[in-house]
Amino acid sequence: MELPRRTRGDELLKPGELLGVRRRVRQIAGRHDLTSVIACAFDHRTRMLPFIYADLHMVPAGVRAIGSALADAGFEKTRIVLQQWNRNFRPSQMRLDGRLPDLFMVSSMQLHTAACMELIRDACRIDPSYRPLIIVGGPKAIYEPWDAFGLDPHDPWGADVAVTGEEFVLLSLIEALLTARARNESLRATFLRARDSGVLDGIPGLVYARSQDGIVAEELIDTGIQRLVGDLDELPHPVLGYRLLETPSRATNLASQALPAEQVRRYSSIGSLVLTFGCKFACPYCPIPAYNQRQFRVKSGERIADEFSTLHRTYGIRRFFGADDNFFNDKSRTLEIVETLSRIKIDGAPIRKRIRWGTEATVHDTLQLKDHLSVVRKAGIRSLWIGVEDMTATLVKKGQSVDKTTESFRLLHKHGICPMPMMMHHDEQPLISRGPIPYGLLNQVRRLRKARAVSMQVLMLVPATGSKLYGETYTSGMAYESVGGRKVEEHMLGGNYVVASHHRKPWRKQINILVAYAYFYNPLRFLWALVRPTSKLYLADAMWQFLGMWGLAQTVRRTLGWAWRLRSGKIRRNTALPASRIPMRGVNGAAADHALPGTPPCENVELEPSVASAGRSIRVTLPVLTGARG
Ligand code: B12
Ligand code: SF4
Repeated sequence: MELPRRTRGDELLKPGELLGVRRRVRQIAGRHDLTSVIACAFDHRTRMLPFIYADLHMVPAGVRAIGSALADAGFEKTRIVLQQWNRNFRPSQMRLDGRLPDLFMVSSMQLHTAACMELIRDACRIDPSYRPLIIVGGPKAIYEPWDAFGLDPHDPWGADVAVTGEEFVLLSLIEALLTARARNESLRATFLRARDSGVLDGIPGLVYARSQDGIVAEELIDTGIQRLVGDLDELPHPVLGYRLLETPSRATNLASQALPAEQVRRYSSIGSLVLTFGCKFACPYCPIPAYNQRQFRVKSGERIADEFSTLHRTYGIRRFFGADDNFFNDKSRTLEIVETLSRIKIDGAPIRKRIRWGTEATVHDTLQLKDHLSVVRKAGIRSLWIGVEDMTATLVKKGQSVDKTTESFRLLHKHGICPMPMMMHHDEQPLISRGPIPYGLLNQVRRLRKARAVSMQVLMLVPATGSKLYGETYTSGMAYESVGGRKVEEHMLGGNYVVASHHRKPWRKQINILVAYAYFYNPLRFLWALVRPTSKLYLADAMWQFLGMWGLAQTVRRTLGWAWRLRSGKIRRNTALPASRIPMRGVNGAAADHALPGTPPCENVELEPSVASAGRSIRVTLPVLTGARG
């Protein structure tokens, strides 16, 4: 159930298109004194391994990018509020520049849906005549935009529009609204007019609601799959977003000033940066290749060098994380980036002396670059999160094997780069196996540790929105609806809870994850790393052991009760996909690109193939509204 592909050759924006909309919005911005608040939804129940530190100490690139885009377009009166740092924030009480903002935006991952909905609900408590225009975006909206709209007439709430795309879509929407805006008109009033006149239908990447009473959504209009920016150098500079952050506090409203630049590093000790997007592999449980329309998008080495240097100089940030899906995906592009970085100096010193950074890659691509790992290290890379998933390639094949994984880890270690494996536990994998091939989870964890793995990530396979396997996980009855009377909620979909399995004893899977972590992170290894260091990476090793033990305590606290339910409670299974309950359609009679099978059809509409699916020459009619996409 992947996002449909746009017509071949029409996946990307034309070169300069993003630069163009940035320039045009900047030209009209001066006539509109807009204030905006962007909230990052965060559900604190998700705080556990393997992300327990990064989740709070790294400003997410998504909200920061949206903030940068607004500031770059001339809307400096913008504030970014992270629920990670401001858990009591209430949109109904926010004031910026002494007034209610014109725009309230929420960014959310699927995992943080409950927090996202609560933010929107609270914003809807503002009197409708003063209410800001509410826009929702981010990975949740990209795959499940309908969840941003309520359908209970007794409990009316909902965003005005969901953006299922990136900066270009938002800026195009803002441009359309500001062009249509009458003097002294609220942005939301302009939006409602623009929506009803059909102006928004020409902007792919939006989902908005229509209703008779203006309160409860009766149908959702999906303007289709966005076009992606191909040249990431066209994106606004990330330095702009960091100066818009709300200072961490327990307050329900906003402070008069944003977090001062000199304090940014104190709270966001890790800076996240977009370097590349996309991946050439096609793992069936992963939505990334389809989201990127099978394209690999990159920034140039020069631009990346500038971003690292500017962020280091402006905010003092010394550790970075590349928000890549597979940084080594394209050998020549990777070499262009790392060679440029290895040559630059920041304040007179080579980059590796000033900053260190990590990112994600695969075993296969690491081995492709084995003769260049010294340049990779010189570029400042100190850690690589490697998607091993299963060393024996039983779960998925992406060029890894026991020997190749071991070899790549040893090579990385030899070059002073910490190998950080990401593993996936699944129904067929036992905890321990016998024989020369390490099928068992513990066997693999042991091998990886021997091969010098510094951290460990073990997640259970769960249904991932936008992946090929998503639909089947539900229709085959693998995904649970509830266990022992406790409903499976979105905050449990991150891979730490066993929520989809055909295993006879799923509680074992839950315990296996804890055992694997306890084997890897424990006081003995921590002491050993400090007392008997075996390599120059011993400090990193000790630090990860410490973090891992803390994270494990949280993981046990949060998931042990679930293991007990799995053992003793009745498991109810889902048989249908969690599709929109609100009817959906595309524009001009096309099918809705973002709808899942099971979405109710809009009445009296004959659907044509949508823009995105047109290239696949299928005709979609109402009774099979979304099933044809499968
Ligand atoms: C870095 C990263 C992390 C870091 C995040 C740390 C941090 N604080 O930033 C860590 C390692 C902690 C992490 C953890 C997890 N992650 Co993660 N992660 C990523 C990754 C690789 C990059 C994220 C990023 O910075 N992207 C760059 C920014 C610019 O993109 P973006 O966030 O999508 O934002 C753009 C648009 O979405 C849009 N947008 C975003 N917000 C808004 C808001 C508005 C109003 C608008 C208009 C637009 C908009 O515009 C932005 C600019 O282009 C992505 C994959 C990817 N390449 O994006 C996965 C991803 C976000 N992670 C994902 C998942 C599932 C997880 C985990 C649950 C673990 C797991 N099972 O993989 C955990 C959750 C932990 C937690 N408690 O939150 C999924 C989310 C799927 C979903 N439907 O929600 C993604 C998309 C990967 C995937 N499978 O496709 N992750
Ligand atoms: S290698 Fe990683 S990013 Fe690429 S498709 Fe597989 S899981 Fe997704």
